[in-house]
Amino acid sequence: MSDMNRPGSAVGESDHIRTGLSKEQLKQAYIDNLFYLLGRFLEVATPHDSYMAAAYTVRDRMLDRWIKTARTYKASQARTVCYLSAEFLLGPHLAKNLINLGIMEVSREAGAELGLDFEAILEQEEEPGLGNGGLGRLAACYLDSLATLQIPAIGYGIRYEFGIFDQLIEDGWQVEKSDVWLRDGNPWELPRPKLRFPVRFGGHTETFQDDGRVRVRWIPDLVVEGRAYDTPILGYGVSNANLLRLWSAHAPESFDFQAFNTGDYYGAVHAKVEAETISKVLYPNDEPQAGKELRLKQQYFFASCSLQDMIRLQLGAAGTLEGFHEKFVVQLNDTHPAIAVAELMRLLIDEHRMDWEPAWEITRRTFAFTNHTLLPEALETWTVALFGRLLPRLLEIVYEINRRFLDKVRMHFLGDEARIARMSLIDEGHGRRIRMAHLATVGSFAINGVAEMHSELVKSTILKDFHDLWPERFHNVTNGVTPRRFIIVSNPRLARLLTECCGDDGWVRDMDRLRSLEPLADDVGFHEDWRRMKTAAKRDLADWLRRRVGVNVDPETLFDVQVKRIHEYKRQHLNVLHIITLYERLKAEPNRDVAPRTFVFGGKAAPGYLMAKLIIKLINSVAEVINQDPQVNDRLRVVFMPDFNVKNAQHLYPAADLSEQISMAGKEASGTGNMKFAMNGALTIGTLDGANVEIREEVGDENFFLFGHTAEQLQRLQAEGYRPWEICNDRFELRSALDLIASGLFSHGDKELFRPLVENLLYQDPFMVLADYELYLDRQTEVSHAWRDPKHWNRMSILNVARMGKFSSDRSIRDYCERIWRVRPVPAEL
Ligand code: 475
Repeated sequence: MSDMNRPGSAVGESDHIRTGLSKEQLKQAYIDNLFYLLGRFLEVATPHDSYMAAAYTVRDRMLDRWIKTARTYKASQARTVCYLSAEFLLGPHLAKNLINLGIMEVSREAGAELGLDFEAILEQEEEPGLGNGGLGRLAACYLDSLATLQIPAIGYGIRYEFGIFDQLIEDGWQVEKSDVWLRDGNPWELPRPKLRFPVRFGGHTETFQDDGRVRVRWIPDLVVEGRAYDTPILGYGVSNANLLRLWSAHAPESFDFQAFNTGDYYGAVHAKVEAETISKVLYPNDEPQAGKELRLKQQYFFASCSLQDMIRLQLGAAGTLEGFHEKFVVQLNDTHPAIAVAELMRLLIDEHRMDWEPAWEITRRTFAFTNHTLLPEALETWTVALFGRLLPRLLEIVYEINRRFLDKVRMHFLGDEARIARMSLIDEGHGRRIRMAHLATVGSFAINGVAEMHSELVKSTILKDFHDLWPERFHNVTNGVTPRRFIIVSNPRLARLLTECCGDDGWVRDMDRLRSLEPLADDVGFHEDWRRMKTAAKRDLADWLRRRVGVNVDPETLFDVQVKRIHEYKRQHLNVLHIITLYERLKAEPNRDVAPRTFVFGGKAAPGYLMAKLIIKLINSVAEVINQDPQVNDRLRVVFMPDFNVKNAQHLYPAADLSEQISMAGKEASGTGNMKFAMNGALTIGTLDGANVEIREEVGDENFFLFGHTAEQLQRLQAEGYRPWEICNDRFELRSALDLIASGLFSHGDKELFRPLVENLLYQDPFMVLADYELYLDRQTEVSHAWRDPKHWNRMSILNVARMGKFSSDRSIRDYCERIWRVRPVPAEL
């Protein structure tokens, strides 16, 4: 890709040492930063010094764009999207920023001339793991697209000192190690020590008279200060750089000298520790919520800081809060920031002395809410007792929102008391709990799911009563992923090939242009290019796995990959049952002709989720037996890649042949890994679930391996009384695979180890693994047949890439902009 013909490239640009983009300027700037910021020189610089100097060199070039963008936005008074998310799983910055600045190649050359190992420098970066999985990574893709589409936007979240844990595998088990990502400094962020806001906790409220009105004062027993840390987010091929503002919790500077003076030194220090604990660590549970007090503190902390910041901006620009909802639209990334609905009311009423009605008018026109999961255990609720103790004023406001809301419901559905109880913000049935999804829904002008199927299920299940009341507020916005990270950074060979075929790199901003590849799906010469690209990527992955995991895999085999959080509903164990069945078939019939496969797994289990941890142990145990069995290990290999994260994942997408998307139908809201693999040319074996449905629609049924019962069929099965053990009696191979696990073959004779897993499948099987087993195996047999015909396989692979345009996060963000946010691009000029 030529860096020279792009906007924001070196042509005609500044020749300043901190902004210039020529090779000579980059070299000079790098040496300068090494010297002046790190106090080092070329000959003694460690790889980490080199990384830091490179990062500062790139950051300088972003700051220029960032400041100009801020000026442009300010002057235009443009409507701004505020994306509130408890997680942003950004991945390493350096490579992404080099790509978006259009200086990857020239930087590589500059590095070579300075005698630097460019790849080693990129490898130095510790990724900011400020998220668990899909939801956090989606937020990062959306920031990239917002900047690329030149939409004024701010991402607001928490600057966790410890992100998602690092996963080690010891004796086949997951071991968690804390993630000290800030240990060596973070060159991408700018601390804003003067940008700080107080956040209150605990205490009590009092009423008082003010100008003839009754107002409320909240006397807290703890005040925490949120300090801003800003990270610039640069768009691709444009000069716009948006802002990611993360809050860090501190004790206010004057932290309790009173306690200190009265001799309570311990108490004074304790208050400081308590404050700083709030942004200490990311909760590592992806779906189920734990109901922990600290988690609610985190949510309120960042929601409050973010809203206070918006109010500051609004008052600075307009001097009044009246048009707040016209200046800002606030997207709630799931219910984690939903407390913002009540907090905005508090700020408007208590701090800015507004009356309830105008304040509510502003509030309900400000927020929009995205739901990401239907799993009942993931729906957030807080006990009234905890909520009231921690946030007494917010509880009063939630009650008042609820009272007024239920009055409306009563008028709309006269006498339907059951419905009123179902819709209430307070669940009276389970020890009085606040339902955060209801608070988010009542406080939002738009509510959306993340794939068509999921959005339909939101309307017909968890929010059905709300859909009956306000059908016009419900939308679907199908998720997408950024091709900058997931094609250009991850798979540069594919990116080059696509640019060659399209004639230029316009596909990067308009992925629908990849449709022009379709005619090449039958071109013999192009097939050769495709095969070469794939083989090279598979060799790279094999090398990487040898070095990092210590396993040998054969790049000629079919690479069959399942990477995502470990969860029963995602059914990694269904994949394992397929592997065991193949193993048994080969053992029974050693000369059987099977397509050789390498199975790759990766993913973290929530530390307290025992069944998920046992699934990891099972994968590693099966791997140990199979990989050491000379009768089969030329045709079957199993690898568990430790510490799956954005950085490690980048090695997988280009090399995968088959992408496993095998969740129980109706459970995966969307999935985004499915998109990352398909746009890199892997074929999908998948259920009718989440975005799989739409991916199959786009790429064509003939280029997708569909299997499994539909959500409705599974529901019916369950309603009729699902008896998994009976399925087992009829399916010899299934029974045999489960027996083999139970026999201790994979656990050095220990028959107890996997018993909980086997018995769970036999007697409960809540995610209906056994019901789909046979359909899955049949489809896998077809996969193996298809693999035997490389021409046909490549054709399908090419057509997958050509038809994935819909799943660029640029399309998702355009949908949000047009249908929900009503915001327009504001191009920044250098
Ligand atoms: C869905 N995370 C995917 C993805 O829309 C979907 C929940 C509670 C606390 C912390 N993290 C979570 C999620 O709920 C989550 O990641 N959901 C996922 O969101 C993006 O593609 O299907 O499971």
